[in-house]
Amino acid sequence: LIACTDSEKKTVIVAEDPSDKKYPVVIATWDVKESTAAAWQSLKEGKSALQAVIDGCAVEEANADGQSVGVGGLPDRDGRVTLDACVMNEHGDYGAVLCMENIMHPIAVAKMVMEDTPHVILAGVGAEQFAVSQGFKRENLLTEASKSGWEAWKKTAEYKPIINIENHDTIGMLAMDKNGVISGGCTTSGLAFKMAGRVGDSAIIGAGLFVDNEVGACTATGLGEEVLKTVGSYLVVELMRQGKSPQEACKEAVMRIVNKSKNYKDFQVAYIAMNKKGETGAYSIHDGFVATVYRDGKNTTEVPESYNSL
Ligand code: SD4
Repeated sequence: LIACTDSEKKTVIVAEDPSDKKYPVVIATWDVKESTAAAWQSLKEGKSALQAVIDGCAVEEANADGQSVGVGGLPDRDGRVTLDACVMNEHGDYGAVLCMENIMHPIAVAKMVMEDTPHVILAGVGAEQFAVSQGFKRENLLTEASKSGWEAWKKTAEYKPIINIENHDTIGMLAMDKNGVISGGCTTSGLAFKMAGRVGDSAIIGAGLFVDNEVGACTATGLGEEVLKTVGSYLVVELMRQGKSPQEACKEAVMRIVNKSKNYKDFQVAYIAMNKKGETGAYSIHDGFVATVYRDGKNTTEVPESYNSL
């Protein structure tokens, strides 16, 4: 905003300073340049911020090499790939699927839950049935690589609710179009070898994702249980509402977890956020987290500050 003086020499805010605008912009968790490029392309074609997020996330969902999202996701301890995903648009509308099997693009299903049902969350078999009724194909999401990972894990079957801090690509994405409209989404196969039925933060409003078009948006990655307990993404947006920058807000939300969890050394949590100007920020507990930002036609990997250098 620009401050000017009116005829009575009182300072008034008259207009947005165009040089303040840092959008359109797309930011996503981890090194996912193809996804941010797809989202950017959609924005360029004039699609909505929501559609850009869905198009961007779909790239990772379809990538069989990524072992924490969509096809190729590591299964639960019973060998089932179960997916969580959600979206939020600029009106604060929300849709999610939890623990859904056999459908490659849960984020697109989440959008349909938001737009075409009277509900906001569908889980398990109901989510899958709804997806099929909307024309999605049932397919096997367990790749040979993920199956052998699971078989190797079964030899010890040690349940470690610990996220390997270097090896995750749950994709959380926030996009702001050229008019400053924000939407977001998050999609994951969740914690590898989790208990059957386990749901993480990624698809839960306020935890893995929160969008308030008046203020900004945030999404999370890492150990979902910790993000859920601190309602992390909602917290980040509320901190930005109080005047913190995206980076400061992400840092404070991470510090809430660090200060509460004695074993923070054993898991990773990272937040990425954007505010209404399109400024972005990120912060993680440990080194090893990166964010991908597409702005001004440039697709870059950013290494945010973290609390603990390994
Ligand atoms: C979960 N937050 O299900 C997800 C996992 C994740 O990078 O982000 N992995 O807890």
